Amino acid sequence: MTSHTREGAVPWPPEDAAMYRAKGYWEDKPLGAYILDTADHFPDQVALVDGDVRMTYRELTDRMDAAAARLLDLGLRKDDRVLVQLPNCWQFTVLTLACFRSGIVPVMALPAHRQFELSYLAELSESRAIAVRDSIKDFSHQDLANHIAQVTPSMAHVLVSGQVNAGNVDLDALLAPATDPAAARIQLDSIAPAGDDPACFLLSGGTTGLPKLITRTHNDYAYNIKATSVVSNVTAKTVYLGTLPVSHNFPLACPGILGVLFAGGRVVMLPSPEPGKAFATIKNEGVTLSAAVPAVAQRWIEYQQEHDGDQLETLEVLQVGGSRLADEIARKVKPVLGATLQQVFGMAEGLINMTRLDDPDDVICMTQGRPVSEADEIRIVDEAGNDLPDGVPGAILTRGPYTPRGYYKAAEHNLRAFTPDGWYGSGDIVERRPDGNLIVQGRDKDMINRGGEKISAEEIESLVYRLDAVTLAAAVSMPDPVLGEKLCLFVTLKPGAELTLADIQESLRRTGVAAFKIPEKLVVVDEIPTTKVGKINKKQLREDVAHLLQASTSTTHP
Ligand code: OOB
Repeated sequence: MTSHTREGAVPWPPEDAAMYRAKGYWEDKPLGAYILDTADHFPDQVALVDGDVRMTYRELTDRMDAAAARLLDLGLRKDDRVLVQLPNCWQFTVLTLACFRSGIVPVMALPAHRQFELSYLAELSESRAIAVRDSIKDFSHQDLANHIAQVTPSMAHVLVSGQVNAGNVDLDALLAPATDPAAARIQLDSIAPAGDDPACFLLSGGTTGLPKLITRTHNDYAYNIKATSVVSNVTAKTVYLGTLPVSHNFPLACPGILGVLFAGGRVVMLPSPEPGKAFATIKNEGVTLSAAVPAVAQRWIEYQQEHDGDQLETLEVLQVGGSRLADEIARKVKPVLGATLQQVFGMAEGLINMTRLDDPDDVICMTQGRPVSEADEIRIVDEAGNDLPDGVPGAILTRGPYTPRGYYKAAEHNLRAFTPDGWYGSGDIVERRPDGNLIVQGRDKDMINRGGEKISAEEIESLVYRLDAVTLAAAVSMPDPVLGEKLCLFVTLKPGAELTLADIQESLRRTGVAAFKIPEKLVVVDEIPTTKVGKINKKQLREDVAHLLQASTSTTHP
């Protein structure tokens, strides 16, 4: 039996926690302390680069402590939550570290989120502050943040980087260098969070309904970072380029920016993976490691084939994950980009699988690797929950020292996503080869994986039902050559009613839904097929839309 704490997090059973400590996976050391230790070893080494901003480890940790003290001065306290929605920039990193240091818990929103997602996350986490950039590409995140603060009773502060409106807190000033670093350090050491305390809230990628929050503790997240750093061979010489949204677990901690900062390496932040900028940055900074989703890897390969430049000479490893990488693209990574491919099959809920850098080519190109920790437990089971032999695809279940035993405040959903003895079912259909490597064969969850961005079908369907014309709605994935999948919506309509794709898109945009979730194809049908038990037959719909797409490409290109 797992017990639920007052805060809604689900702890590991005491006997497992004791074992994780005894084995040294959990060190009861807060994340901020790891960074302070690194700074003691490499005080003058450059830790963080963002455009013209360069910070050494000493400067980074002084700012971390100063910012942590200023967050406390604002009245924020240990276990208070801050909803963080920042692009990839130095402010994200310093603020996140300052939260770790003070025990304030960042809620890792994505830059693409809008009112619909942010108001939900703010309320669920009872956030006391929100941190944003003033505006990005003509969209005022500051106005949105002020609105979120108005509708969220717990919210006391709006922190803004850039042009700050009256009444909001200047985030750049909050993150400024310390006046008295030693005093801040002593104050913070005395209130340092414990290993079991929450370090951050990550967002689940498209579970049923709205996204769930995943409480990652200092102990479990530190171990996630350390274990993945070993497998990706991160050292003080590593130069990491962060181009995926760094609030996501993959570029944040697998090993990501935190793994590199634990090791004394250098983190370079870019707001987008656009190859022109990314390749120039790789050359200028001597980047050795980066992470991409398959669509980005494909773009980098095409760009390199077109330009044939020498910009990638330092790039040793390119990690690719978030959605399934096609074998034929995997095979091009080394010959075209010159970097070793590391496939990553991970999840915000914990378990990370990776191919090893010295694996044979067939493992690197045809599998999604194996767990990063010897303590990760994996089962592949059939529909009745019976274990399956190697080579037979089934649902993956997992448990381990960095896979929490439940979602935050989601008792009912936890009963479905976790077995009574704590195994998490990610909804992926996986085959285990005899050598232990996993191949992701598909999914048994109602989610669309749009190039690594996860969309819950149910979340979109429930919004579409708000439209008067709609009687039945089903969101399914359709194949896309670049992103792998896109969202297609099937609907039936009331007699005489009409509805276009543009109507739906406009309506969802007005609701304030993140742009990546907006349906890209609409199919109006007289009837939606159902299964024998009366559920919508999504498999049939996926086949239907794939046929429709095939037919339309063959008519346009005879
Ligand atoms: C990563 O995390 P999330 O939480 O956004 O999404 C997890 C889901 C998995 O359950 C699986 O359905 C899918 O994303 N996925 C993959 C995959 N990596 C993730 N499906 C096929 N092949 C892969 N390589 O996506 C994530 C977190 C940490 C590291 C890497 C990815």
